[in-house]
Amino acid sequence: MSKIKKIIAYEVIDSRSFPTLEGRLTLDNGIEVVSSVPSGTSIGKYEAVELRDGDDNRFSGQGVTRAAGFINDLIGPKLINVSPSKQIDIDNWLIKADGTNNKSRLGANTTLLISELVTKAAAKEKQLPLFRYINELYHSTYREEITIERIPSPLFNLINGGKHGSNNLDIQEFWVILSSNYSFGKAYQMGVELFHELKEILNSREVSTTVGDEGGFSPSLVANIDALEILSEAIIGRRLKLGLDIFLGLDVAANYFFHNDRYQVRDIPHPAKPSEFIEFLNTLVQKYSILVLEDGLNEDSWDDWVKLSNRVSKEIYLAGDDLLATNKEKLTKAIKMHACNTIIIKPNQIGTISETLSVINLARKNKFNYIVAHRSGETNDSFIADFAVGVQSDFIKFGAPCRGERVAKYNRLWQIEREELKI
Ligand code: 2PG
Ligand code: MG
Repeated sequence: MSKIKKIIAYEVIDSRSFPTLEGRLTLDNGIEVVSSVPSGTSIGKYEAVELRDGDDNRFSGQGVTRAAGFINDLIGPKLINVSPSKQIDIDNWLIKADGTNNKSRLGANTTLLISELVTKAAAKEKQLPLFRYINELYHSTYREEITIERIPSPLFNLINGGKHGSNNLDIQEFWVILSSNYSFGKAYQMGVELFHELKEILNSREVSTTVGDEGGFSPSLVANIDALEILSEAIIGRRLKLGLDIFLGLDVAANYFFHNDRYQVRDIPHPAKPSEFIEFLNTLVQKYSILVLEDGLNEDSWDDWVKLSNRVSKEIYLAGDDLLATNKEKLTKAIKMHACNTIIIKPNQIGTISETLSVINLARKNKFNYIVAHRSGETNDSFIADFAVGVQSDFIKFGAPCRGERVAKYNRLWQIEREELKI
């Protein structure tokens, strides 16, 4: 196995026009890999933290030169002559070097960049497609085989609200979810056709068709429910049957309209008590064939999550994102309390690939569903697409089939299906 010869890191600009970290790792046999890390906008308070410069004279404090400096001056030189096949050892060393429980010393952006570069370099050295190497890494670490048989079903985020749109919708993401009976290629085609159908409907209503951070439209509407109505109309327009061929889903991102123990949304004329908001969510689930419901409630309201979980159908995927923060302790609590049945997996919420795989292992052991997700701030890096295939997540969430940084992931999935899985 070749050894690491050099690692360098530098700033690039992400899809939201903020700096993020990119790096290049070179092996002594000449193999080179490049990776960059994503960044969130609606960030849960239990996520591992990103290291930003805080220097107001550059990029309004958002620069990442300190993080790059850690890699160029401290971490990179220490990894020279180490084999990239030592993923777990390298990640453990990073965790120890950071020494905090939320990566606040080195930054989760710093540690994840190294971790991803190491994964990519080992895959390339072994001449394996990245998703196969990740699959093998999981197998060799946990002695459990995950059979690669499909591309995970996409959650296409066709309408962006909350922190991701400059519109008036409280709910952050409105998804269409094609039945898993469709191949990825077919679902992708249908998702794109729905995107254009929706654009025509919005045009005919003379509302904005500009897109938000994740590539979905971000119109201002009377209420959140109107977004679900318009999506239903687009579905009828494409002659699809809601609840049969296609389902809807939401990332409510409820933290952002939760104040003083009340939920404030346009659909309810007063700040709603948790019990009332749970009823509202349950009505949406039933009326609009919601299959996946993410962050329906605040990230600290565990008892209300249990109530929501008891209220909605057991068939739906009740997903914790800000609630669980790709964190083993949080997931253990959710399993014990039956607070939800699905975890959103984002490597940068925890900071290394090994820790992300160990959260997935805990989920699998407990028959807990998992959804691999991007962040609202992305580059054209498609690491996360290979990662999702390698661990065979239940769904993937990479935004709308629009904007370069989103379609980079979807196009990679399409390529894997066509060339590797030959579906
Ligand atoms: C979310 C994510 C990704 P952000 O809330 O699930 O869609 O948003 O990356 O802004 O946290
Ligand atoms: Mg979320």
